[in-house]
Amino acid sequence: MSRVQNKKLRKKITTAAEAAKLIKPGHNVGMSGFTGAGYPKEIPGALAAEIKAAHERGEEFQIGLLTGASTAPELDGVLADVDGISFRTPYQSDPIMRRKINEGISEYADIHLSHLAPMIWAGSMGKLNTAVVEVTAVKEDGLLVPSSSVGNNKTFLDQADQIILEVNTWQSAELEGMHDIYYGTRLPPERQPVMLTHTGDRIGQRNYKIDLDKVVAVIETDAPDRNTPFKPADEDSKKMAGYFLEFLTHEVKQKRLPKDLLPLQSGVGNVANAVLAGLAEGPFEYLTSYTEVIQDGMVDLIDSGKMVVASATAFSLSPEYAHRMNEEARHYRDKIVLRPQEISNHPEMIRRLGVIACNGMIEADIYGNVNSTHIMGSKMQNGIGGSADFTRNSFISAFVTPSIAKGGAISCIVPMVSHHDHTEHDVQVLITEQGLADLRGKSPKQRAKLIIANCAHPTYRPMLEEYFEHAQKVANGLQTPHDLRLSLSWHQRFLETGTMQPA
Ligand code: 0RQ
Repeated sequence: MSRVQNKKLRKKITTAAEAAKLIKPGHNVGMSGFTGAGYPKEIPGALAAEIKAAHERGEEFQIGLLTGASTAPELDGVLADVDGISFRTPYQSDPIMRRKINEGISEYADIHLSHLAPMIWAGSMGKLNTAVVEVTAVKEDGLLVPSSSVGNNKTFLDQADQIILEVNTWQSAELEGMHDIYYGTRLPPERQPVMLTHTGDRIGQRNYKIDLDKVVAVIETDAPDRNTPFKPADEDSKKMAGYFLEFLTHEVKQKRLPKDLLPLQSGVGNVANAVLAGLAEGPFEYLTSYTEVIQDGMVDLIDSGKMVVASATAFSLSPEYAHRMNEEARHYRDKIVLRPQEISNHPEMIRRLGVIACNGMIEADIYGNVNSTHIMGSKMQNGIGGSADFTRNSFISAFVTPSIAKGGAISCIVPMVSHHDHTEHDVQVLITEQGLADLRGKSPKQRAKLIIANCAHPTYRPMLEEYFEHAQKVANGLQTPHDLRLSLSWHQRFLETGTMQPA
């Protein structure tokens, strides 16, 4: 039986090639998708073909692309590859998309994930011409069942002039009931408190409601989400996870954290998964998670009974776990809530719930400023994502990175970061495979001593000590001592010689 049960929308079923023709040069297009989950599988490829053909005829054709966060090669990759994206926001991690941004072909606005939806409502992002959104099903009454990510879909469906739906039968029909789509958010001065006081609270509705007259095409597909398998945690990741868990245990002993901790947020990747694996073996019970994405490790914690509920905006599961979610969505939908990203990443809830945040970084400086986004100051890696939504508002904010990169040619602890994403005022804990620095309540100079001693790699530790001593002699003040001529010289040396180490 077709998953498109509404009669009016059934008449709109067409091919991706026909539907893609409805997207015009210069359109701002809001597409579903968040960390490889719930992105449209058919339209982006068909649109890329249209764009390529237009370019071959010598015509200009690019779109502005807005999503929830990163997507997959079938979306970012195919459109970037044909130089089809003039403007991209709010987050990406696709190698081709990244290259086009760094080559200057695509403009990129790196926006906090909780900020984009309100900016669209306010009109600050310009007109949204088209929404292309994957859903699990269209019900008889026209309500839409969300799929494996929510992201900014509610906003795109509300705000776009025309809507193209992809109805994906690969997604389990039993996902219905897992989502909590909150329609109560307003712009100031009409804004009201969001009455979500526990991680698992449901304050919205199960489905998207849309103006059916705006739907111009419906595509049917059964293509799977493209998620990559997680690599097993390496030794360094396990060490960093171990330091973090030791720190949390200490905080519980000191009665600064409750025995069941506080809701956890973790960035994606190796270390985050190692932390989750560590929690599975650790003493903590009745854990909760208020985060962006549900990863494999969280599903394990739920299965073992250690985690009672997890709130996020999307899945980020390996193929094996995505398969399991599809088979057993009915079982998981009481323990997992997927929300719009302006709620999953809402500063109000993160602050109220007292989230413990732990994210990856590119580099930190001796005073505790963190760069999450730029390689050597100028080159975009992925984007800030939700890391600042959580870091600034969390109860405890931690960052992790190996102490060196590129086989030791780069120190991830530097005199001054080459780009600031998270300031010394927001960063409370730094962790590398060397150790952990608890920066809470410390002055910049006290922080510098801790970071150099606990987090820097032994190869770079003496160089950092030397810089810190020297800066205190030459700086114009002793609050945050710098030698401005030398503060970025390590990065400059790397760009000129291929290593931060002196000749
Ligand atoms: O380079 O790709 O050429 O091999 O940077 O580094 O070690 O693979 O790092 O995958 O853990 O990502 C900050 C990017 C870390 C990520 C970041 C080089 C290194 C490698 C990548 P190669 P790794 P990870 C919730 C929270 C922002 C968004 C966020 C991120 C490449 O965590 O995007 O937190 N965070 N969201 O060799 C120069 C250094 C370097 C360096 C590493 N100091 N200088 N290059 N590299 N350190 C999730 C969401 O928002 C969805």
